[in-house]
Amino acid sequence: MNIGMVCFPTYGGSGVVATELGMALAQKGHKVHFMSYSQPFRLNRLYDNLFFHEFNVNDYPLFDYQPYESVLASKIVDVAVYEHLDVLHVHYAIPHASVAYTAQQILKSKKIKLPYITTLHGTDITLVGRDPAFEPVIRFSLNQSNAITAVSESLKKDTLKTFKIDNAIQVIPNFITLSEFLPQPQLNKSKELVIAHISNFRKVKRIEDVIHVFNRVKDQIPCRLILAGDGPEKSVMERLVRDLNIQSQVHFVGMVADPKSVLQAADIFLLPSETESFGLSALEALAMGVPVISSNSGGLPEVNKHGISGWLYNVGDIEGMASGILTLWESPKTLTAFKTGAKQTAAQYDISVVLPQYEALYKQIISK
Ligand code: GMT
Repeated sequence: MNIGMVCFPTYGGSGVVATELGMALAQKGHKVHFMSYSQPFRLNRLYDNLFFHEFNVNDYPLFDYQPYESVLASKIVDVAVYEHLDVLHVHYAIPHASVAYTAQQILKSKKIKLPYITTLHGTDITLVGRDPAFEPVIRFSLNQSNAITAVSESLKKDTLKTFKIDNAIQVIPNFITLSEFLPQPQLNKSKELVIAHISNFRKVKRIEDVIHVFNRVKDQIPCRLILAGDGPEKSVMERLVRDLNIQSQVHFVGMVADPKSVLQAADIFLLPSETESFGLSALEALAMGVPVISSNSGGLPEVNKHGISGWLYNVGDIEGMASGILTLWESPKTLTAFKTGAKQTAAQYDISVVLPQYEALYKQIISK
């Protein structure tokens, strides 16, 4: 198949999923055409049949806001015509679903058929999408999508609750390539507990909870905290760490394109998010055999299996999460069981399980 792939290139789960999916499809022999305004940060493998079509959204004094949508729609039309795309897969509903619809209509006027799939990732529905200003456009462009997928049952439910969608929504979960996650236990020889958190440092991640949980744990046992990622909350969190005087035990390691090195050093992964449609970073931790202490919001209970791969707590339950970490660290038997449980849970989300679901969906909408 000849597949067009649209995503945000920035640091975030939807871009990771689109990029890993595109690379896996290319490895399987499909032609994949990425379209974005800069190279997606995870696009780190080259294949003869993988292409990146960059476009520029030029500044013009008249515009307060750059016309990203128009430029992207034009790029999709151009790539579809000259590369003979069979299908377009857009990640993140805003604004990609309506852009895909615009491109589809332009192509229709040229007698070219281009079905599109919209994959919902989370904040496009649960945060940004809640803004009523977007409602008519999101609803319309989702209803016009030839297929819609959501990354978890929870997100599907949220979407149906928020928008009047007549189209079916198929759940295709996020995935990892399990064979690439190789633990290196010798990295943490000191026997000090290492807690890790990886995110794009948005408010929704509740990084202050990560720091307050760590602050309680470090009063009881020797430990360190690795905070990987970057985003709007980073400087606020750096200040909090200084105010608590724990800067010698907290490492801000910045944006990591590949989380594996951080996860190899970690004993426990902490994700206390306000809401999380899936929690790809939690899945990546599980794939490395790292138990997850998380909130129980959104799709997290689908990924982090309570009592098997980790423990889940109500949003904001800092005491609970801290005591969970201490209990786990002080019970080597449970920790070992959770490490095994983590790997087994992650295996259910291996690329070998998920990729065929996308391929089947592409075939189905192309043949319609
Ligand atoms: O987490 C973010 O803020 C980034 C966002 C994105 O779209 O890049 O992540 C969302 O999509 C990921 C991939 O499907 C999911 O694993 C994340 O749970 C989801 N984030 C939220 O729902 C907050």
